[in-house]
Amino acid sequence: METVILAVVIAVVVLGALGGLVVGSRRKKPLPPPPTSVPDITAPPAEPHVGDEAETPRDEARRTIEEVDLPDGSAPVAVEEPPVLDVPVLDVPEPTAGRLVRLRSRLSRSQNALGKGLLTLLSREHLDEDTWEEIEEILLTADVGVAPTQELVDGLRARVKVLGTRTPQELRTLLREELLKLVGTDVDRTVRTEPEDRKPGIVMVVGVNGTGKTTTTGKLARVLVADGRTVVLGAADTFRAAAADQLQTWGERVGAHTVRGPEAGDPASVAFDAVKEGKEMGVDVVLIDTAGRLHTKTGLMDELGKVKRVVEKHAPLDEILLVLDATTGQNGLVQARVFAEVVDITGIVLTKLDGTAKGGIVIAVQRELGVPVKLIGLGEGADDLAPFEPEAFVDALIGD
Ligand SMILES: Nc1nc2c(ncn2[C@@H]2O[C@H](COP(=O)(O)OP(=O)(O)OP(=O)(O)O)[C@@H](O)[C@H]2O)c(=O)[nH]1
Ligand SMILES: [Mg+2]
Repeated sequence: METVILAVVIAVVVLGALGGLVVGSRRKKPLPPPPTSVPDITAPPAEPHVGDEAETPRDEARRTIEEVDLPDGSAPVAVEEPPVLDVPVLDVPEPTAGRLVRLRSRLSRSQNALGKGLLTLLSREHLDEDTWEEIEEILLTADVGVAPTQELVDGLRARVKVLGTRTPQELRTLLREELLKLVGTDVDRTVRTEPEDRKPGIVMVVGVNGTGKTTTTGKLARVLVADGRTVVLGAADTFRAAAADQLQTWGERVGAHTVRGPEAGDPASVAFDAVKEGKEMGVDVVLIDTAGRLHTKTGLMDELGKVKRVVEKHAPLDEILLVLDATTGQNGLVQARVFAEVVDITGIVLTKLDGTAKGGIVIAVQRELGVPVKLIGLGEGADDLAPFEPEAFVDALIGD
């Protein structure tokens, strides 16, 4: 019996040693590079063959032990270092859902000046003419605009009369409803990037200098990437040397290719090439950033008109976003009008709402152009661009 056990033990030890040798010799072989596709699981397991040794001569240069990184406590792994590729580490942008809610505190200036001011006045025991005038003033100061202000005040007056006693909660509900009426809840605010019949969707971003076009284009690229879409950026601002670099930096962070042209080159041809490359690459969306300043003797507006016409040799633009700086108030509205005459604005992006008490501009600008606010900028951070949601916006204005 003991002999049998001894024989078994010896057999196990011998087999184990052989197995160890096999594994050991396998380990010496460099591992293939990480698979780029699903490995063929039907292939026979790799066994060492005679020819294998010939391929990798024993006297080949080996790395010394010191060169091998030893993971804590585990056996040395003789994996050949993969060639150092210049693969940038990409950002993972935040999902877009609920961004406005996350960023609502950034609207605190407008909240203090507009929402809180109105609620305080509406809570007064006697709502006399002076009080209504003060309410009007608050709305005008917050850039709501003359006609919308009048509508709001009329609406509030009528409803307050019906109410009789006013609890703070009732007032809040009432103000919320009236503000929502003005902001508009039944408009389609989706940024159209997904035409049904073709790819890529084409979006152009326009506006005067410094409003936040490039930043918005970059942020929008992140929004799209976060939603699983592929993007090409077109740097059609050839006015400033740094403009294309600025856009490209945004693109690189999320792996979006930027098409650029020669400095002071023709913006329309850069935009054209961007769509062409986007098509060839099969991406989902091409975003075109434009200049905000006069470029040559031809005016900015002529230039924009040309960019639009040239791009439309490929396909119609799906979205033309006008970027307006919310802090510029009435000036912004004047600009908006000029742009709207040249290109058909399909959506408004209001930037820098984080730095202003004039949140009412949302209402005024929509009125002015008859075009919805689709996105709002609430800071300089990469993910500080939010889809505009009327309810979340009004809630942020009137506070909890
Ligand atoms: N606080 C704040 N700053 C913003 C916002 N959007 C853009 N900015 C800042 O505004 C400045 C101008 O932004 P750009 O994107 O370069 O503006 P632009 O319209 O491309 O300017 P030009 O290319 O010169 O026409 C930058 O410092 C941005 O960080 C925002 O929503 N909030
Ligand atoms: Mg720019």
